Amino acid sequence: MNFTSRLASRLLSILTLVFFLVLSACSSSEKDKQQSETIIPASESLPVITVPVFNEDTAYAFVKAQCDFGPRVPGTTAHKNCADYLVDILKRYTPSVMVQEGKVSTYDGVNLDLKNIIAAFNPESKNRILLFAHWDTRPWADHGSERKSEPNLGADDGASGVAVLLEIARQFSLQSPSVGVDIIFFDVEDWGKSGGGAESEDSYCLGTQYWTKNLHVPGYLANYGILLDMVGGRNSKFRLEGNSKQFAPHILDKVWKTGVNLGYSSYFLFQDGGWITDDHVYVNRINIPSIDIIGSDAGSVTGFPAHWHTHEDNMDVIDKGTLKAVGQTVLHVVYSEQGI
Ligand code: AHN
Ligand code: ZN
Repeated sequence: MNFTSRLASRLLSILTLVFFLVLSACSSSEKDKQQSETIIPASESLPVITVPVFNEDTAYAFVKAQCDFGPRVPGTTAHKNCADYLVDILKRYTPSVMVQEGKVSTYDGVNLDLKNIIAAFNPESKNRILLFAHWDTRPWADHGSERKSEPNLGADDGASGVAVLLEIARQFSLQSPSVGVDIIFFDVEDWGKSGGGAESEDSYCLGTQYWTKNLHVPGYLANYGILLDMVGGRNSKFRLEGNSKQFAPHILDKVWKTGVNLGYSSYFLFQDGGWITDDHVYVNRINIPSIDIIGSDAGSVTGFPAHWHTHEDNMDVIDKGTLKAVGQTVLHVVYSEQGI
């Protein structure tokens, strides 16, 4: 090999190296900036769908913002201030925001003013999905071992579901889904009697029960509903809840399969969970088939995460990975729905 050809081959290898370095730099920065994933369907007859990327940092900040008010126990100033905050945030993402106000009595005889906070996306659409969570927190930490009569912060039990739905609302404002979506933050879910028995029957979910008897839109109907409850806990798993399986088996199957296909099989387990009386039970009763994505922990006595109804339910148990798994899965389900 003469000098010129050696120089040429040396130059070629340097250029090749530079090319690959630039390529890899580009692809990683492209990935960082990636705002949506495009799903190319297997069959040509299906449309290409673009699903926004759920931002778990934003969702985490929404959990913290709620916790910074303190426990959101109905009747307190923190509860009122948080309601104003949630309405303000939702108004950034849609002009259709309303607050349903009502009065309820708790099982222990306390009269409360409730606020169900409702946001609509594509309000004119007849083809609708209902996404919901409770925004109030429990007045006690009665499942814990200390300061049981004091309210817990409800980072997971309250703030997490709302936070994931706020981030989903933000994504809707950036790229509208094809279907109509309603997001409802229900009030007074968690002022219920623990331990079962006749008195505890229907003692939870007072905001949802109020709404099902006083629909914000007369004759309101959605194709299906998804409840997010305790969707931010570290090591939390999601199992097949009994009422969801009975009343909305194909929604449950669709959501769990979507989660697994997106790579979240360590969160969405095809295992039976228990029967949980949660907000979705009452929504099912008005013929909107609804499921509950609810954090569980097979190792704990209750089946709920260990921090449930204790003072451990604070920012320390919140995991961005869990928020992401649920948020990305629900976004994917919504954007996969076609038609008006
Ligand atoms: C009962 O304990 C009867 N239902 C659980 C609903 C709930 C409470 N979800 C969060 N906190
Ligand atoms: Zn609770």
